[in-house]
Amino acid sequence: MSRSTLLAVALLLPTISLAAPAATAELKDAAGKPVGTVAFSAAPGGVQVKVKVAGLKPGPHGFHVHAAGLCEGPDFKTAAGHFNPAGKKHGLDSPAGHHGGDLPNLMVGADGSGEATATLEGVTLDEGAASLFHAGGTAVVIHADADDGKTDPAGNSGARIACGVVQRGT
Ligand SMILES: [Cu+2]
Repeated sequence: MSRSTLLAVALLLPTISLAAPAATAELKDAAGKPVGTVAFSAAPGGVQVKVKVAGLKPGPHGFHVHAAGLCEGPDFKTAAGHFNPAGKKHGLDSPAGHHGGDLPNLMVGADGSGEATATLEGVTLDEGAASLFHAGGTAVVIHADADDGKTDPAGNSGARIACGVVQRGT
């Protein structure tokens, strides 16, 4: 690596690591109790998602961005189906997939907490139909069970146990 490349990297790194998330979601369970947060930031080809939860049932949970920014408990049906701007089938493992809102399962440990970083591919925080801020907004939903990664429309991931509206800023 040349000296000028090193300098460019050195100048760039703090900018990236200190960049504030462009959007956040506060996750609440069916009883309205806060169970975690999600931070969103722009990433190449999509949006990076950082999630942190506590107080959930241990094990894998389906975790998706849904198409409406409305979280009314206890069933959170108001968040609508998965955010799917490209009109594809559900599942990161589906040959006809996947939804823009599909994410890997969220793993929750024995103590009820979990943390993960993943990328939403083909969606944006900017304008347009693929934006998390499209008309009506979007919401993040955690499901009771694991997402099988292929069964349309939601991977057999069961009831919606937590929800958070995606909001601009920190
Ligand atoms: Cu879902």
